[in-house]
Amino acid sequence: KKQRPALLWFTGLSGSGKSTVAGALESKLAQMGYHTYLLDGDNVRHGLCRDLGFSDHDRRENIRRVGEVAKLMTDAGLIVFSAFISPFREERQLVRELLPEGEFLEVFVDTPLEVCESRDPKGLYKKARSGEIKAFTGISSAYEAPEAPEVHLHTDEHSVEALVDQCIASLRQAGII
Ligand code: GGZ
Repeated sequence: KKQRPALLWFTGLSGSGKSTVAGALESKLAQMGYHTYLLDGDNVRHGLCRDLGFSDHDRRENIRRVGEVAKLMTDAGLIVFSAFISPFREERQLVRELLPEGEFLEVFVDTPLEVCESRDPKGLYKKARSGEIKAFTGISSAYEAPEAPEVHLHTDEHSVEALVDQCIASLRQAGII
């Protein structure tokens, strides 16, 4: 199956739906016969980045490493999906600059903090509010929203299936699939 390598970089708050949408999209494309890979906290923060926490410095290093790995994977021809909060514009821009023009697509998973906090699937927002978790994104640590994302998703208004279809349309429009 014909494909162009690409990195779809999902960014958004904890609980915004990054992993859910990126995971569903990756499965669907793999099922369609494309060569894909999903990088997320589950396969990165337990291994490659297990020495890193959530200070600003560590988050920057986390994103730098993920960017370098994603670059290797796109060099191998894959369509790569990443799902990290990646709160800082500067690091997202550095990853963009690692890749050839047009291979990096920023996907803003734009879910209001109130919605993420009401979902609170792991109870982390509750712990962040009580101070049990320090430097929690959106509560006690910054999140810098993308200014010109290639794809802009509103998870509080659409189903996962509709969001996956929106991403597939963007991939087609960009000539990646
Ligand atoms: C934000 C935290 C924190 C703090 C633990 N701040 O919803 P989750 O649980 O499953 O996803 C979050 C994940 C964020 O890791 P990332 O590697 O994506 O972050 S970054 O891009 O900023 O490096 C959350 C959990 O880890 N988590 N402590 N303090 N999220």
